Amino acid sequence: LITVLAACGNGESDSSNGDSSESASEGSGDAKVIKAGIGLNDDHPQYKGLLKFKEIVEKETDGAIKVETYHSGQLGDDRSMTEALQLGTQEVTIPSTAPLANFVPEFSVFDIPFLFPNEEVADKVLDGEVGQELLGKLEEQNLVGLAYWENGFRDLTNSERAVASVEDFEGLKIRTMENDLHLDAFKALGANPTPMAFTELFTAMQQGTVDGQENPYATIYLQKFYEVQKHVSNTHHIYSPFVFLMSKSFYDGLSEDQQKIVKDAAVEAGKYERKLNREANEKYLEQLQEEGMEYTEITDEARQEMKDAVAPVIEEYKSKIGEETVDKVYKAIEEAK
Ligand code: TF8
Repeated sequence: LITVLAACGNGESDSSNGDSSESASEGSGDAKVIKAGIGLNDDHPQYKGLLKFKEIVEKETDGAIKVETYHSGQLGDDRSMTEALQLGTQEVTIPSTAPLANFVPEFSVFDIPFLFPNEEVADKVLDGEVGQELLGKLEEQNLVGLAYWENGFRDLTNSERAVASVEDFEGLKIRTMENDLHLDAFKALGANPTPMAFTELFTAMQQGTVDGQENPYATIYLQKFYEVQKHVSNTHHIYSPFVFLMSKSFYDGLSEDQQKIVKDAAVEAGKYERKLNREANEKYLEQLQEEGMEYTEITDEARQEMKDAVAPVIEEYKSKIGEETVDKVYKAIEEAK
């Protein structure tokens, strides 16, 4: 009966992964099973990157490690899935650094508005010394950071009005990630921000609980936010990295060879995900307008106004994040330009 029930599947794991009963039964043998959950849906480059990770790991370990992939928050939101890794009840998740800052505060350095000038500099800094040092800080939280992937430059959408400059933010109820720097930055812009898990966001916009949100075009399009949002502006106010996280208790139980395989697979799949994410970004903006969204260009002058408005928040957070970390990142950015 259990086999029949399992074969019916609970709609949880992705069909491309075979039904969960097959993976589960194999998991009952000596194969190790990685339950990997993300918040975005299976159209997003992040999920295609996760399938690439699965392909590499299952091939390189000859099936000794199986990867079960779950998308669309089926296993929870960024924070709850990260907690599940700490508890050892889930093995992989790939949150943005913003919610991760609730576990390791130094990750908020990447929430500094207008920090990275472009993706190339972001890659060099994240994959370089200071980015890798930050990943090392995750171990004390029973987490292993294997690689940085790309969420991307964040842009503002809302259902109320065109946003062309700082005064247009006045009073807008904007959902932010659960991160104090994001909250304070949007308050400094004059908005009325609300922290909220991504899994609750679409409903909140649909019901008018919030007026708007901010995410890269890929997320805005692939999660169909255009169905509940009217306006989009290229604020490009923050570059969000993803961190490919593994439960430390699981990682420590792997052989040295297997640890190298999962690490190399996370890095290789991350490069693939970054490429997919970038290739499509401008196309998504066109498609958002085809779906009826009204696009407003943020001029250089207007963006400078935004930078001036959030400057005091950046100063305040330098000590909260850690002066040494902030200085190292700014130095690495200068060297990477
Ligand atoms: C957000 C983030 C999310 C990602 C994803 C759910 O707005 O940009 O898209 O963290 O893991 O919450």
